[in-house]
Amino acid sequence: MPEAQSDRLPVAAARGLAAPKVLTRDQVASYHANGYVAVERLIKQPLLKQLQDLAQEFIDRSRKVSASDDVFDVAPSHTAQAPKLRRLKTPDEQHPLFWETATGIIADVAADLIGPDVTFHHSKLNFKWADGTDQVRWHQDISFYPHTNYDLLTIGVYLHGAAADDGPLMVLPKSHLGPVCNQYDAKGAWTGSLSDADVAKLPLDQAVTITLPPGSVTVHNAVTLHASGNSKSKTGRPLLLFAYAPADAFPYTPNPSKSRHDRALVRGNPARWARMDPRPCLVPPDWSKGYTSIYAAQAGEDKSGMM
Ligand SMILES: O=C(O)CCC(=O)C(=O)O
Repeated sequence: MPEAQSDRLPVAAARGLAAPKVLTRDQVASYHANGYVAVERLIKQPLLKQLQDLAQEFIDRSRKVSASDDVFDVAPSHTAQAPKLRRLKTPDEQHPLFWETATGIIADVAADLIGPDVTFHHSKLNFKWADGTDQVRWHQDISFYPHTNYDLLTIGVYLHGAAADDGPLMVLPKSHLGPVCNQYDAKGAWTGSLSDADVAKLPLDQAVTITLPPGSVTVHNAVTLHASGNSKSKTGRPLLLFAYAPADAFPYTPNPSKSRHDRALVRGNPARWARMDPRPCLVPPDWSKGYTSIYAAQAGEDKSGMM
């Protein structure tokens, strides 16, 4: 008799049976209830120092570019003397240590939350330079890369921590249980964020600002509404982000941050069945010919985001 989807243990039940490897059961439960979780000082020495040094090395390498390219997303004010690297793209393929981290302890975090079968989606290393262009507006990640279900998550490592002045991540708890929102403007141009009118309707008095010490980790679901303010400090606030999908979430649009590790299986087994989320999903513009970054999209620099 052919295998049927109903013969398989439902994913949520399977998750509950496995003992988490690096998180506590309370952290796992809190993530599923609230759509995010913060874990203090998860990344320890010597790995933390190695990642901090590597981030600095890429800032120094960005001095050689005068405009954004396939590796570096730089702010309009970037110069060799005063580098303003906003994002190192696809760090997982820029240095083996980033990929080892993505497939090591960070993949364990992902498996604790959406395992046992987990695929890699993308990575990026974001900075903020207190130059007024580093705000990230309220948005949901799922519409940047729609999948058949929305259990994807992003795990961020604060390499030097984030205080209130560093433009830390803000999340709206439980928003992962709600609808997928519009991220186009009234003229039909992709903005990668909610409109001011839609943001005004959010219960932002319930938003949580995630300030954390160095080596701490934040995790948010792909439907969780999140943002981050302008930085007022000169530290750069490197935030190393890794995104994963459960193996049974299949993409139906191009990955805007595609690396050679796109859909690499990092834990468990491949899926034979696609699991579906019943909620409609907003789809992005056609980025099959390229995508710059959320900063460029939200600042209106990314004309490929126009419909
Ligand atoms: O760097 C940040 O503060 C947040 C970035 C973010 O939300 C994203 O890249 O989707």
